[in-house]
Order: sequence, then C-alpha cells, then structure tokens
Amino acid sequence: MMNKLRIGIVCHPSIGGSGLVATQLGLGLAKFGHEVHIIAHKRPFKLPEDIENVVFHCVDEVNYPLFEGPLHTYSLTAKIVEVAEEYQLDIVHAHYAIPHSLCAHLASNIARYPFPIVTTIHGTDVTIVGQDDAIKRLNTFSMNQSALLTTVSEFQRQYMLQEFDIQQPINVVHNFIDADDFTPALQDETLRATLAQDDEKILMHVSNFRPLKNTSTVVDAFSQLTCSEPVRLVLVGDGPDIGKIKQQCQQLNILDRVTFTGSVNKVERYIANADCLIQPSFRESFCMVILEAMSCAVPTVSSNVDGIPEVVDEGVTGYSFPPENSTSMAAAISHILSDSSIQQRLGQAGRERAITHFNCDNKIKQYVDCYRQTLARF
Ligand code: GMT
Repeated sequence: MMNKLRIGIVCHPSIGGSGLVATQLGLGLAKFGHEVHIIAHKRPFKLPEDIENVVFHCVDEVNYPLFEGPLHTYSLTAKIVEVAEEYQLDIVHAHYAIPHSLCAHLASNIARYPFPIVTTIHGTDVTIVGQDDAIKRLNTFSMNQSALLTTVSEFQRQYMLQEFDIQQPINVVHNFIDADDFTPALQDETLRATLAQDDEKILMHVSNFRPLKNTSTVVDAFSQLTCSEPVRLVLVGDGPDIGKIKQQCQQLNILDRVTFTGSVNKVERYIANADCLIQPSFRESFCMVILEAMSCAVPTVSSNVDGIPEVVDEGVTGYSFPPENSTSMAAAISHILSDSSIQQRLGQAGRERAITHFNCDNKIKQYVDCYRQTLARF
C-alpha cells in the first residue's frame, strides 16, 4: 500500500443513507490499511466494535441550564479539534454540509495545525434543508471552505452547480454496496414465514416514512395490482407517515394484506426475501434501498426522479415512472410478479449491475484518490 492516511470521518450515526455510506466507507478504508477515526454523537448503527484501524470517538454533550438545548455543533467542533490534534489527522471527511462540514472548517481553524476538509453532499442537506435561505448561505460557505466536494450522483452535482455558487471542484462518487452482505443467499424461509403466507408473493417498501418517500403511492399501487397470485405488502421501517399509511390501508380495506415490521437492524435479511421492491420517492439523490434490492437480486419499481436513473437500468433491472403514477407502477409490479422468469431475469441483472457498477472496493479507491488529490493541493 502507498503511505497510510489518517482520516477523520464525521457523520450522522442514525439509520439512514448518509450514515450508512460513511460507515461502510470507514470500514473499507480500514480494510485497505488506513487509520480511520469516526466522529459522531453515538456509534453508527452499522459500526461494529473492535475493528482493526477504526476508532470511534463519541461527541460528548455540553448541556447547561443557561442554554435552551445541548450545544451539539460546538461539542462536535471541539471533538474534531481534539481528535485531529491527538491523532494528527491528514484529512477530515464531512458527510453533510450542515452542520458537519461547517464544524470541520471551524475545527481546522482552531486546531494547532490546519487540515483539509472533503465534504460529501448526500442530497437532503442541499435539496431539502438547504432550501431555507439562511441555511443556504451557510451551506454555500461550508461547501466553498472544503478543499474538495464529492457527491453521490451526476444529478446531484448538476443541482449543486445550478443552485449554489460553488467555487470548488465536485467529484461524483456513486454510492456502493458490499454484494457479500446484500445477497440473495440471505433468503430464509423462517424469516419469510414471519412476513407472509407460503403462497403469497412479497412486495416490499423500505424507508423512514417521511413525506418525500411518497408512501401513499406505495399503498395506491398495491391496491391496484392485478396479479393472479396473492401478494402481501411488507412495509419495513418507521417514521412520521406510518399512522397515515395504516389509516389509508384501513380505508381501502386491505390492512389484513399488509405487514408492518417497524425499524429493523439487518435490513438485508428482509430485502432478500422480497419478490419486488417499490420506492416512489419524490426526491432521491441516489436511493440506497434500490441498490440494496438490486444486490439481493430483487427487481425494483420506482420513481424516475433525480439520481435514480443513474442507479437502475430501465427495463433491465426494473421499471421507473413519475412519482404520482401509481397505475403504471401497479401494472409493472403485476407484470413482474405474474411471471417468475421475468422476476428472475430482472433480479439477476440488478445483482450484476450492483456488482459491476457499484463495487465497494472500487468506490473506496475513488475516495482515496480524492483524499490524495486534496492533500497534493493543500
Ligand atoms: O433519504 C433519506 O431519507 C436519508 C438521506 C440521508 O441523508 O441519509 O438519504 C440521502 O443520502 C443517501 C446516501 O447518499 C441517498 O441514497 C439518498 O437518496 C439521499 N436522500 C435524498 O436525496 C432525499
């Protein structure tokens, strides 16, 4: 290996795409021999203990009755300063502009020696939160203070260039998947039996049930299926819209054909047992769940917004439509579930695409190139 890098990774630890990608990146970098320091408010849900070359640094809360709430951003900044100085970090990689990149910038100014910052934009930080005028200024500032920006799709790169006055280079590094973790080999009759009857096909949706995931369209499409075989809708995850979804199912009188799993830890075990996945999001810079399904050889029916067309191969790994078009989604799902050879062909093509286009090791090497490029210019 060329010289080892000492990399700080700042991320959201909760269940969600950006934290997952940041954690997988940290583990991959460590596997290649780099020293990785993950800095977050709690241990990321996918970060095991005792991994060689990985140290987790928990940000302590600063709480005092004078303040309205805990001082998250200051305590994060202080922790980045402490870790950067103690371990002599070469670089800090912030996942999300606000607040992580801004905190890293502040930390670099406070630390005894400055370090360069790479910021990855995952989508929500600039497309949704970033639309607030005040936050937009902070986003623009923190992105321009980064030595290099990366983002997870070409769509997202174009969006950043159009919406923000960006002065720094933006590299696209698509998200990636470990095809040994997300594999059809995880199909498991015992788990499947807890989700559906033996004779039922499984249509699955996985999300955090926020409004942008458009979960009412999942239920609409399910209620319009025309397959001859029985189909069960399995909803994996939890979030603000789950109550509305239960009501919608009740009104349509289909509640007895829907399974709600709530939040799960090993989502791959569930996805591997699906016959088709539906993700009709209104916004999605990439959509990790679609890639996870492809890797498990599960065909996908999704919206065709933002970065999704870069993930799927239309008509080859699945089908995509405008987010409101539940009728076409229902027709595509019925087509897939009515013929197991179609299901298998699309699923297999998805797995091949996941392995060839979104290979974990290749993307990690791309990130290492980004770090070296940055250090050469710093
Ligand atoms: O979409 C979410 O609800 C979670 C969000 C996040 O910030 O973790 O996901 C964003 O980052 C993921 C990882 O890069 C992408 O796969 C998601 O498409 C992106 N979400 C949006 O753009 C809405």
